[in-house]
Amino acid sequence: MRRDTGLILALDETDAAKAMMVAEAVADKVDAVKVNWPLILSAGPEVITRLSAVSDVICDLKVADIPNTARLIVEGAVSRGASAVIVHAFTGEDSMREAVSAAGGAEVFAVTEMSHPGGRTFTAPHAEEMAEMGVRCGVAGFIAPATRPDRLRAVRSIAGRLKILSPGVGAQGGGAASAMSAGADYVIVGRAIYGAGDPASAASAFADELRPFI
Ligand code: NUP
Repeated sequence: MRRDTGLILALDETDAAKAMMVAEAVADKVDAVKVNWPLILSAGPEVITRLSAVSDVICDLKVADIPNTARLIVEGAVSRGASAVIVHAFTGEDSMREAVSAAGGAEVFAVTEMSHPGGRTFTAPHAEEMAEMGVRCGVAGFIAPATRPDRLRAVRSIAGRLKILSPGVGAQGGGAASAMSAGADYVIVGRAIYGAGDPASAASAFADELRPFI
């Protein structure tokens, strides 16, 4: 995945035609487009392939299953054109190793602590352990919260040179610059871009904010 702007679009727009328009409008301002269940369920999994012609695609399927099922899901996403897949870490080392193996040349990112308030309850107390396990399993990097830069910093201290992608910027209250200062390599921004009146200008503004960190 390139790192020209440090910005990843979270494309949770459920109108498939509008989603493609937004992706095309911001393609030169983002390093990747992240797709999640809302768009996949409304547009069908072929949207992954369509988007992959415009940008690198990260499939945020938050895979949380036994190793065999994790393998099947990761293989399905990669075969449709995903460059990366996001998996949950809490499923344990066997599932995570299987996801990494199934991804082949694609990247696997593991969720550590989730960015929403509920993420404090179960994910925060185990975030460091999950990051240590991810390092052992050969993941490409981690998802860590822009909403809590101190916790992002804790994940960075374990991640070493692995990548950190940080959601929670904008609509969830986190800041792009503060996440990068705490150790993120990329910020993930959804509603603050695709929900803006002019998504291309909104993406440009985030790219400007991130430029000193690239
Ligand atoms: O901890 C996480 N927080 C989070 O928001 C892990 C995620 N993968 N996400 C995703 O990032 C979330 O599902 C959504 O697709 C995106 C953030 O979108 P927004 O809050 O910027 O609209």
